[in-house]
Amino acid sequence: MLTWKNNIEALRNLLSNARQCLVTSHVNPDGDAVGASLAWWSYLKAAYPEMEARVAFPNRCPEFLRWVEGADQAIVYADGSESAQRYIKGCDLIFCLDFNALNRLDGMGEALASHAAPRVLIDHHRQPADEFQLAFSDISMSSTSEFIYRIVAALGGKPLLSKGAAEALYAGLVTDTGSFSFGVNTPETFRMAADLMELGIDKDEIANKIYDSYSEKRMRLLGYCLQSKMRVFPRHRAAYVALSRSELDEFCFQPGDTEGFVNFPLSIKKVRLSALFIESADKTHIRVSLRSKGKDLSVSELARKYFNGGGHFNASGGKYFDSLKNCEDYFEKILKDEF
Ligand SMILES: [Mn+2]
Repeated sequence: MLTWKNNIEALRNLLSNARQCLVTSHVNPDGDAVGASLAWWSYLKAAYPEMEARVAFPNRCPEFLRWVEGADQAIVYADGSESAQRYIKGCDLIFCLDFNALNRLDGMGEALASHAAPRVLIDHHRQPADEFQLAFSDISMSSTSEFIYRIVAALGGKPLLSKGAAEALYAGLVTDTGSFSFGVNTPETFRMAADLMELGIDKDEIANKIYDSYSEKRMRLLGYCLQSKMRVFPRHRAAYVALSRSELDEFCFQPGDTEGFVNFPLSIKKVRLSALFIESADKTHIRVSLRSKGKDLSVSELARKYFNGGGHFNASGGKYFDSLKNCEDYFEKILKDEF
């Protein structure tokens, strides 16, 4: 049977020949992107002390994830530092975590697309692009963090996982599964969580750092979204929130502030589809997040068909290239046509 496990020896070969490697993840890195990248980095440093390893994110990771061990040492590509550029140029192995196509890296994607070093994909999104020399791609994984954990185990590296790496992996696991409420497809995910607890993580403290770290403005923005902005369509069992730049400015918006907001409307009993539309900072497009509950409605397909995007069955995203108002009309038309 052809599974990712067949790639383990090829991975081991690449690793034993590499001198300088890079671990990257997608733009606006979320808990899974940050957790998987930093855990993999931590493992690589422990397993291959002769090899240099660094993490690079296209832009800064949000405040609520900066406690993860190693986050302060990651390259932020958007900062444009020359030493970072030099490091990336000198790499002979590149790991691409938690995304399926280089265009998810913005400007950094172009730099990596023309790079001579082999690219290794480790990801759990559907339909990976044909841009990777070695691909670990499996949609049954709850998170890329789980995938990293299983790859480390297959490499025989479990004893090398530090408490810091375990915390990073747990952060990825809880954020990508809504604290184990979706995306958990096998009992293995819970076994992994149990293993991480044995490595000494404090799961309550991690949940606290991730979920109970709102600024007052962020909490009021959430209140405003639910009270004044949420539109509910009972006939279509859907809801959406659309936020303009000026509204975000009013609440001193920081990147990551709307993380998770799209999930709230799904707590309404009859709502099974939720969308969040956010006007981009340069007002050139609308950032679209889609969520569904249940096993009948694939927002991954919806994102692909209507919003130049993709993702998972119950969680996806994309872009819409027009005004916010037109985006709302467009979505309401989709609701009438499809649901
Ligand atoms: Mn993920």
